[in-house]
Amino acid sequence: MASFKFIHAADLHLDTSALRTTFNLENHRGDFPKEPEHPTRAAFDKLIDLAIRERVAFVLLAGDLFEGSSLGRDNRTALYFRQCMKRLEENNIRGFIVWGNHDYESGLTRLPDWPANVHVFPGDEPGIVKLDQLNCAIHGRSFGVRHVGQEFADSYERALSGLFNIALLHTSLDPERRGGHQEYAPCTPEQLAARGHQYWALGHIHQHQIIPGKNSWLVFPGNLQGRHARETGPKGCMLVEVSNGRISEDTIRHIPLDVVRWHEAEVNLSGAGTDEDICSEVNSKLNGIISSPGADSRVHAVRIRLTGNTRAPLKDFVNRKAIENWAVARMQDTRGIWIEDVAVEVSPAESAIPLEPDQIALLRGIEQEMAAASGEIRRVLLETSHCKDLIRHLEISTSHELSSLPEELGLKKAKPGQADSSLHKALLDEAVRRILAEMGMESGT
Ligand SMILES: [Mn+2]
Repeated sequence: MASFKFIHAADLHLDTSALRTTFNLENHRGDFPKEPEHPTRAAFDKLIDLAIRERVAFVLLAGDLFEGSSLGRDNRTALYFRQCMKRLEENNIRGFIVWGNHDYESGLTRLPDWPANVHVFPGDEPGIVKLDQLNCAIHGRSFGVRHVGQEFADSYERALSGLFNIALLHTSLDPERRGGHQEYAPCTPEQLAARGHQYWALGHIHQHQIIPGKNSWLVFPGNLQGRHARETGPKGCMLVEVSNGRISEDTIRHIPLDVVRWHEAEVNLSGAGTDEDICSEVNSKLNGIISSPGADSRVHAVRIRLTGNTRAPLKDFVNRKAIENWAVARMQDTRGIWIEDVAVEVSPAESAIPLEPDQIALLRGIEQEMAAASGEIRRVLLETSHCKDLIRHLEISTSHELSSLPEELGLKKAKPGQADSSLHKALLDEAVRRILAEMGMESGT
């Protein structure tokens, strides 16, 4: 059996604007040091550098390379990606790609042709590429449409005997790991391990994890660059060395490549007295972040969360503005630290405001109803993008604008009754995605 190295990454979401929009720039205009232009690109550039430096045989990309709708306006994201693939080609490194629920095949139009070293697995059925010199077989299947069901993972071939088998798959896996996200190609770890592939190169779940599988590595690399304050911690790719047809714990590594790293610094104020106390607590958290190993090679975006119960009177238990001012000044003085937000989640200690049991019960009830309502709003919004009446309405209301656009844009000139509804459906999907993002919810990663 041959020995070789490869890189596995997923969920690049290249050029995604979430970093820009989620970051509270509006609140801090002028406070910030310069924001990196394209954090998702900078992280991917580092991946290509790593591939060349480590002389890997190939790079596996397991879906959601593109945000999808962001490709609509111009092709710059795809052309940037093509240039990266050419850098691999110049170094005799191959690329294997499956599309995921964001960049599903039928939603990607006007893509450039890829260099010859790149293989994109089709959506209609799983494909297999054999690399004879490496004694390796690579299996994969792209999402043809945005939603694929259980049959998707079932359609993969079993491992070919005598070869090292790798399978690329974009999947939300089983319900326990989905954490409220929608189902995409659901399957179980047991089901995947039973196929006999030595390595499942998975994508979709943005948190890096290696799932125990019998004689099979089931690996989510996580995303390459955290996109917002809830995607905290190191983000990067897997660097894997296959030695005589085997992977061992020592030869599989997660390599951080993020250029902006998100952190949550929780400071518990129970017992804290003055603003100075709070600032000194926050200060030691920030020092911990910037003095950690390798910290100086990237920007750290920090959400400060002030939590706990305080016995001080409600009206002045936290002087939010004073702490924010202090935090922003601290940021201006410290290279590599951005304060994304100061979230005040402090509640008064029960002794500060004595509540009757029925008042507590009432508050709990309100809390539960609010949680249920936000789930309902999300469900209704997600349903609207399938609403025929709404699409029809959009066709009529945009027909004038669309017909006045130049032909070269390649947008169908929509006339009511004979319009191409896929464009309008995409508009609606994008609108829903933005509304959910505004509300701090996701339409499915
Ligand atoms: Mn995905």
